Amino acid sequence: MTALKNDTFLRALQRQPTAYTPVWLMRQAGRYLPEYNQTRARAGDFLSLCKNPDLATEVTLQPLARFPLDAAILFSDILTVPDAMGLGLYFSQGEGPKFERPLREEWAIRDLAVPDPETHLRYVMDAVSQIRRALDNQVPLIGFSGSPFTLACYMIEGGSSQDFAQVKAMLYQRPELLHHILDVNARAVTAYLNAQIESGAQAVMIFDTWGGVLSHAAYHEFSLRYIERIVAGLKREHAGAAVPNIVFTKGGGHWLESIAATGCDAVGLDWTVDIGLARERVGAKVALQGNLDPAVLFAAPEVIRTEVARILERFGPGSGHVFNLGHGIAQHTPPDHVSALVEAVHQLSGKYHA
Ligand code: 1CP
Repeated sequence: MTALKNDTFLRALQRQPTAYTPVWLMRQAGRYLPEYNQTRARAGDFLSLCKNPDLATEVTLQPLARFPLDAAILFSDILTVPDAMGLGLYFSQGEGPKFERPLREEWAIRDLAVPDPETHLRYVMDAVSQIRRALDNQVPLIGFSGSPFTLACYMIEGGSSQDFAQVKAMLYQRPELLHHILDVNARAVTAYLNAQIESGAQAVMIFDTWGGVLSHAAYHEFSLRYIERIVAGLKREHAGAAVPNIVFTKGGGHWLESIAATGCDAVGLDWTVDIGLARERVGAKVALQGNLDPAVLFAAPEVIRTEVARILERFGPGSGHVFNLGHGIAQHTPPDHVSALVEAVHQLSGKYHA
């Protein structure tokens, strides 16, 4: 195995010295790129794109061909796991993800089983190994999964939701049922992420997009507890290299100390937190990833540069920061503005790394 040409991202996650602050962007491959829309049209629809390793490899590499990003992220979706559990994922035009068989009956919940990633999610493992070959060690590849709670939100609601009424009703009325789903999900996610690592993912990230809708007590009991179990079960090394992990709870700013205490290597921050204060709270324990408001990318390049400078300045000198957005890139983001962002991070961050 030849060495990575750019290991800045992996070093920053482990708080080792780097020459500059690495940057990648959540949803860096997606609908804001015209070439993505073309490949998706060739695939037919989004799910067929995810299930075709050749095309998934193609779209993973698209943002890297345009911008000097410091990491690639597997092109897939968090909802492939419940799909592999038999819930029947589909995407209806303009309406986002939906499940044909959401978890509505107790027997269906009791029947839920952990899918074998090597068979039921073979197409993801094939995409991971194919992307690694195509990357040729230029930058590391990030694998990912949803958190048990975030997956449960979609599995119970049957799709996106404004208020998570059904999940919350179950949480308060039938907590043992929700715990059962979360237990299966946690075992599924652990096996899935470890399989991605064995297929070649060099870091992994857990997306807890909806943990932030919970109360303080419910967050710890129903989301973080299961994330902690996953972190404890993750492989930390593969092929002689460390495999760092990142935990991101959107809206999790109040809980940074608890998140850092899960044993993860890095904590993702949304844009509501001051990264300097976050570093004071947990920076001795974990690296931080974030946290530019994705809406900044609608402003002019000079404004983007100012906002990038502000975050770099607030984090301050030393390693342990991976620059990113506080959530995914919005669909109508101008690609030129993404160039301005990546350039600003690389140009302005050198002075913080003596
Ligand atoms: O129409 C299209 O082409 C589909 C749009 C799209 C894309 C580009 C979806 C549907 N998923 C993705 C890719 C995706 N999803 C990636 C790819 C890697 C990258 O470039 O970052 C990743 C990491 C995800 C993860 C994901 N999917 C999350 C967690 C992160 C987040 O954004 O909060 C969630 C919640 C999903 C569910 C999902 N899949 C797709 C959509 C539109 C959604 C969100 C639905 C909702 O708002 O509830």
